[in-house]
Amino acid sequence: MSNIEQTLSIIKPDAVERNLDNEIKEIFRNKGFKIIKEKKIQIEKSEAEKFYKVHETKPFYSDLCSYLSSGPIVVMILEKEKGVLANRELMGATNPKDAEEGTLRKKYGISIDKNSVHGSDSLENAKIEIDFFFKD
Ligand code: IDP
Ligand code: MG
Repeated sequence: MSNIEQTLSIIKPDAVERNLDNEIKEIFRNKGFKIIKEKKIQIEKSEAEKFYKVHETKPFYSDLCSYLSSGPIVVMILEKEKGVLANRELMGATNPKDAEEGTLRKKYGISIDKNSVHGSDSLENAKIEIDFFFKD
């Protein structure tokens, strides 16, 4: 049985602003991810609030949503064997200070809020997040 999974990845404003999107996409491809769909967009704060609704009670929620809507982002559907976990592993820990060598957040992350990439944390959320950005 195949374990090919799709997951949602976002290259966040801090990375797009530094023109790192092509470099990060190349890393995904080199690690065996297929980029099934991608688009560069800027979202409204109200859309970021919907996307990050699970965090609405957190003290950083408003800043997080302002940040995600502060500039262009690249949203992608990635596909790979056990893709959800594989992407989380490649991303590294939420706080770049805690991220392991070789991870995207270690390499590119600036701080816990400007941590360069988002990735779905479960197969269930991957489906919801893919629909959020790519349901026509
Ligand atoms: P994740 O992106 O690794 O899944 P989450 O806990 O889902 O981490 O948090 C979503 C995003 O919220 C993080 O990527 C980060 O940008 C931001 N964030 C998480 N915790 C904090 C915090 O303590 N202070 C500020 N921003 C945070
Ligand atoms: Mg998360």
